[in-house]
Amino acid sequence: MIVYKFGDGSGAMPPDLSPFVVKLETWLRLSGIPYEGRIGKLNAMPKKKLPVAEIDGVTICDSSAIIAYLQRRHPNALDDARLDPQQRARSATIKALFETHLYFVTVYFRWAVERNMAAYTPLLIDYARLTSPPPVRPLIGMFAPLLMPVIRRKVLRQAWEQGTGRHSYDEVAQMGIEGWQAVAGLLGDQRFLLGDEPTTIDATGFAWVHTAIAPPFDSPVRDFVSQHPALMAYRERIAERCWPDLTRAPRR
Ligand SMILES: N[C@@H](CCC(=O)N[C@@H](CS)C(=O)NCC(=O)O)C(=O)O
Repeated sequence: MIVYKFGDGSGAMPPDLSPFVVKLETWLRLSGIPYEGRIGKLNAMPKKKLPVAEIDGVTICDSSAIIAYLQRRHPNALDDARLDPQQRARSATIKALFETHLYFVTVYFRWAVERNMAAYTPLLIDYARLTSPPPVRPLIGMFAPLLMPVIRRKVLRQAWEQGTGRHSYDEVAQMGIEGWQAVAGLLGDQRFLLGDEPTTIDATGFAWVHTAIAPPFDSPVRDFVSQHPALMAYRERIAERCWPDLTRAPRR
């Protein structure tokens, strides 16, 4: 199985720039399903998004679709079979909080805030270089000042259309902190989001906590998450199982 991903920005943001890629890789590791990670070229992907997986010659787009595909076919897949209907509903609700709400808070702080965008640019250039044909690679740095504003406008337009991008810095910070307070409330004193053992939603949970505190970005939301003992302990619990090199929270 091959997972097409963005990569870690030359080691700056392991294991990947995208929370959706981190989610998929974490789920594969929780399931014990081996895979090979490769840098994927967005424009060559059927839906122009990453992650994408290639499984026995079949190409599947979207982290949730890839997980569902493996849950139907792979004997080792973490399949959440023991969850009751209420836990399943809880899982779907928490997923929406992360993937459709807090995701745009992350997008806002990475792409709309000048100092964070300045820190993100070299990582994006690194990705552009890795996905360019070798003869063009040395020239990517030269084209970056032309290319980056185009990509940035596209991403900020998505955030505007979705709605988060219309709010001020302080309003998005407030929204993000409230979302994370809800996550912490749902976690309570459990080890994982739905009890004592990890389920699929914990792949998303890990990915979102991990990317919320990722350097090189800073925001009041990052401060809130990184200073929350229960969220940090949750992150560490999953890192111990899946990402032994990432057990210590990154520092800026
Ligand atoms: N629902 C998709 C979301 C994937 C997604 O939004 N990926 C972003 C990166 S975090 C992407 O590829 N963006 C590229 C673009 O919009 O051009 C999934 O679960 O895989």
